[in-house]
Amino acid sequence: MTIKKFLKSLNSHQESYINLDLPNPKNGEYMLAVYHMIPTKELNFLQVATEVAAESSTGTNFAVQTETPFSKTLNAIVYKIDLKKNLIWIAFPWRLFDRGGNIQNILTYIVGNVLGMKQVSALKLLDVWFPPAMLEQYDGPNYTLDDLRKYLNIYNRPILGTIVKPKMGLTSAEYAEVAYDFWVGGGDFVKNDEPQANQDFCPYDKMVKHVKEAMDKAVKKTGKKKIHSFNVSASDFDTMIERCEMIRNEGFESGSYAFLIDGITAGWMAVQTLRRKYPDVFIHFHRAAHGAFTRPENPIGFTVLVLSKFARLAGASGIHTGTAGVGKMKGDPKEDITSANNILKLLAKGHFFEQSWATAPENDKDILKLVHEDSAHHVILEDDSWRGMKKCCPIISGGLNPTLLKPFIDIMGGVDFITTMGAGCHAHPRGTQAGAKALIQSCEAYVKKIDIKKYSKTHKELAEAISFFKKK
Ligand code: CAP
Ligand code: MG
Ligand code: MG
Ligand code: MG
Repeated sequence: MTIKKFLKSLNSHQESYINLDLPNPKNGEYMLAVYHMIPTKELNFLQVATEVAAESSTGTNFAVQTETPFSKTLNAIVYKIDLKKNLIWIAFPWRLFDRGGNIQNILTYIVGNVLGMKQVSALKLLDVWFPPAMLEQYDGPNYTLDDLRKYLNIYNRPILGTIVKPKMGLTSAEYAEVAYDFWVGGGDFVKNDEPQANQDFCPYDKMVKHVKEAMDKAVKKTGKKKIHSFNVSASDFDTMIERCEMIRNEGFESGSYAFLIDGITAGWMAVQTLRRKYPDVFIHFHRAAHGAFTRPENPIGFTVLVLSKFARLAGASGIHTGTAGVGKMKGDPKEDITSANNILKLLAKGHFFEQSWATAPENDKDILKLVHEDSAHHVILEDDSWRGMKKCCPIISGGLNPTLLKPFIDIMGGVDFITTMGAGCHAHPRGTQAGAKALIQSCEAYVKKIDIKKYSKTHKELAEAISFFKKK
């Protein structure tokens, strides 16, 4: 069927959600989105594309008598299609969205009801593009990887972290001892695992107290700053804030703690509440359950890239972006790296859009030229917040171990990330401290450009890690 025939098949309702000659989708009025869409048999491709635009903006499955000329100006518009690849481009007048920079509201539109429509057998949001004027309305990150680097005084390598394992079941004291072992083994950053909360065998307040003691001891022993990322996800906002305040009242100095939030299961309101209430804290977005939407083989949902871009817009300081196939989690290498670059850089190519996160006025060519040149040469200006929405840090985790650090850095093409290795550290034959040492040694080898096998000849913990993990 040709496009002409498709267009003729549309009813007047559907016609009000399409304009394949939209003059300038990037005029600043629209947030743009690209979906992969396969219609079920009842309707044709274009009919379903417009039905998706209707349901994800102002409409429903029939034209209603209550529409007004103004309400129609808020209709999302299908402005481009690719019949061969089953792609639809939709422009959303971002005036539709809740004022005050609300992320959950946008997602309720663009990956809300539409994912449940009978008329689609596949609908996956692949990429989004925000106009500069829209970026101005959203928080974006405040406390970033740059602040974390300054606090730790670490610049030319990834931030080396762990997740305490077993995932659950240690008492507060045992938990803190594992953290201590990792820190004195040389690690920088310890995180709670994603289900850590206030379990009876590891009461939250006791866990916080023991971690503080362990951190003080480790800082004293090593002379190095350390960080702990506390999971503050909870049943309700009051409890979440209570946990945040418990941590702050325990005497952790600013920079030594981060707030971890299970952003998918706890929700975007929790992410944004933390960002707004605690702008001086690293907000660590754990994405447990994202697989339901993002797995490459899932026909219905959204991509890691979309999730990561919204995490930056919401103001997460860092989000897990996957190990590009190097670790244990299913993920498309290209997707993971594209996501990491899109949240780190000020200008980055997505699957369909090049996103500039600069909020400099479009017409200020000088600033934009400087921004583009700077991004091109990766000259990280001291404080780049003036340039636009600050960076969000990729957090690289699932299934990594010291032998996989360099392979990941090579794929990533840089060291601007936090890595958190759980089993990769605590499965080491000689325990956590040795595991941490092996991780540090593998990073030293990378920085010194020495092959880890060679480096392991004079570093036994690394040698033990290589023989253990390679066997696996
Ligand atoms: C990793 C982890 C992380 C996952 C999250 C886990 O443990 O703590 O939650 O990596 O995946 O519970 O599996 P290991 P992602 O280091 O022992 O694998 O980073 O892809 O969101
Ligand atoms: Mg409804
Ligand atoms: Mg011990
Ligand atoms: Mg985990």
